[in-house]
Amino acid sequence: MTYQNFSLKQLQQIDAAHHLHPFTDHKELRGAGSRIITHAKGPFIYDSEGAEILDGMAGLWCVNVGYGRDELADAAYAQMKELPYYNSFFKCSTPTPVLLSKRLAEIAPKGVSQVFYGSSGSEANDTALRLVRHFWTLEGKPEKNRIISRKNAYHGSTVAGTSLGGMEGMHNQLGGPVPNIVHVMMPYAYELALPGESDHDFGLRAAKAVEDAIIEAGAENVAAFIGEPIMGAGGVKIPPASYWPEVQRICRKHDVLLMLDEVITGYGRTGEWFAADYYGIQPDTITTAKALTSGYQPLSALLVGDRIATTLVEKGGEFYHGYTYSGHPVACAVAIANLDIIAKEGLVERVKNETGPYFAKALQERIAGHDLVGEVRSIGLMGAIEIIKDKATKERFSPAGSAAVTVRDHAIANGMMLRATGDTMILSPPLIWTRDTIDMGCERIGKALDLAKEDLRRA
Ligand code: PXG
Repeated sequence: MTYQNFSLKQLQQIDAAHHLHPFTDHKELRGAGSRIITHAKGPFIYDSEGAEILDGMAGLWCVNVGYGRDELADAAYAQMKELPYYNSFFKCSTPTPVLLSKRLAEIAPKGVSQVFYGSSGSEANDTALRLVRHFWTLEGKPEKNRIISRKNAYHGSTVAGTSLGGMEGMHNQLGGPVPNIVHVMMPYAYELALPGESDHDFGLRAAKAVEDAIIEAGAENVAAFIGEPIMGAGGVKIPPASYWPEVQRICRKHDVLLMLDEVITGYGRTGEWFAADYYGIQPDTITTAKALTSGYQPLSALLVGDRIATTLVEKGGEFYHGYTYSGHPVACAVAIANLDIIAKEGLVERVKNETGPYFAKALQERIAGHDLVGEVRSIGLMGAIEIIKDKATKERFSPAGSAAVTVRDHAIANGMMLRATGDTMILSPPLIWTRDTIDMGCERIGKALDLAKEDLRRA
C-alpha cells in the first residue's frame, strides 16, 4: 500500500475515523484535519502538499543527525536481514546490544557503566523507578522508597512516567498515581525568583526545596530524587549553575540516589554527550532514549551507575523485569550507526564550540528585542522564547497559551516548525544545523512574531 494513492483529504478522513493521537483534543483535530508529513531530508520535513518546513524540533527532540541518513537505513536493513529479532531473556544475547552497551559505557559519565534497554523513555523511567526501589530493598531498607520529583516535570506517559512527572493535567486523568512520589518546586528563575534574588541564590533555594522534602519524609524513607537536567516538555527551564551541584551535595549528604532523566538532553544536545557532564555531576541512573537512535528506531537505554548495578548483580538474584524488545537487535544496530555519525561528524563538539554559542547569540540579538518576547534562553541547541504582552511587567496574553499558538501557527505557515508549550516557544533543532540554518530559523521566527503581533493587536 502506498500513501501516494490517497489524496490528502482521504488520508485526513481515514486518520479522523480510526487514529487516536497522543496528547490530542480529538474533536478539534478531526474538525481541522491533521497535517500529514510524508518525507524529510536533512533539516527539512515535507507535508503531503509539498510544503517544505525547517524542523526546529528535531521531530520531537530526537532526530539529532537529521533526516535521510543512509547509514542508519543501511544498518537497519542489514540487521533485519541477518537477525530481525531475538530476545535477551533466558541467558541469550545478540551482538548489537552487547556492542552498544560497551559503547555507552565508554561515553557515559564516570561511575556509570551498565545498561538496561527498553523501547521508550517512559519504559526506561518505569525500569528506573523499579530499580531504585528494588536497590534499597536489597540493601535491607525497603522503607526507603519515596521518590522526590518536581512540579511540571515530564518523565513520560505510562502510569509510572505520569506519576514521576509533575504535570497536573496528566495527574488529573490518572485515577491515582503510583504511591509515595512527591513533587517540589522547579528551578525556573524567570517566574519563581523573588524580586532582587540573584540567579545563584535562587538555584540554591530551589535545591533546598529538595532537602526540605527529604527532611520532611525522613531520609530513611527517601529512595531517590529524579529530575530532567533541563526541563524539556515543561518549557526548556534551564536551572541556575548553582542548582545541580547543590542537589547532588544534598542527595549525597542524605544518601538519596540521584536519577537524571536525559531523554531530551542525552547524546549531544547541550554540547556534551550528557548534561551530567555539562553540570559536572555523577548520577546513579541516567534515563536516555530519543536521540540514541536519532528517532530512526524506538529505543531507550537506562544507564545504571556502579553502586546500583553492583548490588543488583551481587545480591539481587533474578530481577523480575524486562520487555520483549529489551535490547532489540535492529534498534541497537541503528543506535551504533547513529553514535558513529555523531562521533565522526563531531556533532557534540560542534554544538559546544560553534553552533550552540551562535544559536544563543542569534536568539539574543535577533529575537529577544521583539515586543512579544519577554526572555530568550538556550543551552547547546535547546532554546526557548517567552511570549509576553508587556515586557516590563511580564504580563501574559490571555487566555494562557493562546498567543504562543498564534506565533506557532504563523511560524509553520512560514516554513518553520517549532512547538508552543503554555506561553513558551520551544526550539530543539537537529544537531546538524549550521550557522546558515540558524540564520534561516531566526528569520522565519522573527517574521512569525511580527505577524502574530499584528493579529494580537487586532484581537
Ligand atoms: N522523559 C523525558 C525527559 C521526556 O522528555 C520521556 C521521558 C518519555 O519518553 P517516551 O519515549 O516514552 O515518549 C520524555 C518524552 C513534548 C513531548 O511535547 C516530549 C516528550 C514526549 C512527547 C512530547 O515536548 N518527551
